[in-house]
Amino acid sequence: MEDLNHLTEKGRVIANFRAAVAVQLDSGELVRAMPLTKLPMLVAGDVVDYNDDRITRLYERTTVLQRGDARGKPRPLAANLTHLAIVSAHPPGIDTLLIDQFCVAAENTGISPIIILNKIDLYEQTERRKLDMMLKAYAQMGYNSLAVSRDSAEGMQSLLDLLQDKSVAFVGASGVGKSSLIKFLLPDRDVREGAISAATGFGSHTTSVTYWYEMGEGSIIDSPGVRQFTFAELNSVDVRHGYIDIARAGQDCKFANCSHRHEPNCAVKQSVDDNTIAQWRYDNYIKLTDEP
Ligand SMILES: Nc1nc2c(ncn2[C@@H]2O[C@H](COP(=O)(O)OP(=O)(O)OP(=O)(O)O)[C@@H](O)[C@H]2O)c(=O)[nH]1
Ligand SMILES: [Mg+2]
Ligand SMILES: [Zn+2]
Repeated sequence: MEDLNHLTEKGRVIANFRAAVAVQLDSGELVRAMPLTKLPMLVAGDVVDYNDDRITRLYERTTVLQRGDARGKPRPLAANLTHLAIVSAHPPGIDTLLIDQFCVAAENTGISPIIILNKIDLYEQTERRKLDMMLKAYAQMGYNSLAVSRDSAEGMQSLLDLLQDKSVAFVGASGVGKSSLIKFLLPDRDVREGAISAATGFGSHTTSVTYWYEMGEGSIIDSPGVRQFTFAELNSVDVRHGYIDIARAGQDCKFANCSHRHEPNCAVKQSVDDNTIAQWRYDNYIKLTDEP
């Protein structure tokens, strides 16, 4: 046993390919490994022990971003994040319901959402003004919100500054530019990707597999685009908790268990009337807290 323990190395899960996982050891070496069957499903960002082609231990996750699978069972997407960069763009189109769902999922595990609007090189004035209003609404909740363009580089320095030392995952619909932004932020990315392929025998699966990259003192995770988001066994209380602006305003409602739908003296509906909570934000909330 002594000898085996001696060979154990700590590392970071870069990607899970189902058949095996890719791990970056603390020494910098890239390896592929099989997790012991007693371990839960491993995801990008997990900290693990590696010993003789095996993953022998999963260190406790500080946070884990989850979604629901087809049966609503929780499925981990990424671990040990401090921030979630929720990216949207037009094309493919801005989906505030999807953004709000990611915000709720992040809030429920203690991850701070960052709202990123990409492709601002493409928008004409009217559309840009509308989208700026959306960003402003998220900024008012206290979220970092930025407009960027990979193509014109506008906003990219601010994004880079913001992400320093953070552990962030990029999520959003397919085609919003997650991988493009990460490529811009990590110019050596292709090299590293090649290194993963060469060292592990896996091809590159950037669009279908979640990947972890080291970025200075922090890290950045690229994830496949999603069409929609299903919560993992979240009841409406979690949605209520995750909607931080509505939760905050709701403290002033007449009834402690106010649904913010039809009760008298509802501070949330008042805030919507006053425009301190955006109508679309409220509408999404109603949709997500509707009993099925
Ligand atoms: N005009 C413009 N196009 C962009 C910008 N950023 C990315 N694109 C383009 O948008 C398309 C999709 O970019 P990807 O980076 O592959 O998008 P993704 O979010 O990683 O997509 P999935 O991996 O499918 O989830 C590509 O054709 C990019 O060239 C931008 O700032 N401006
Ligand atoms: Mg991608
Ligand atoms: Zn209310």
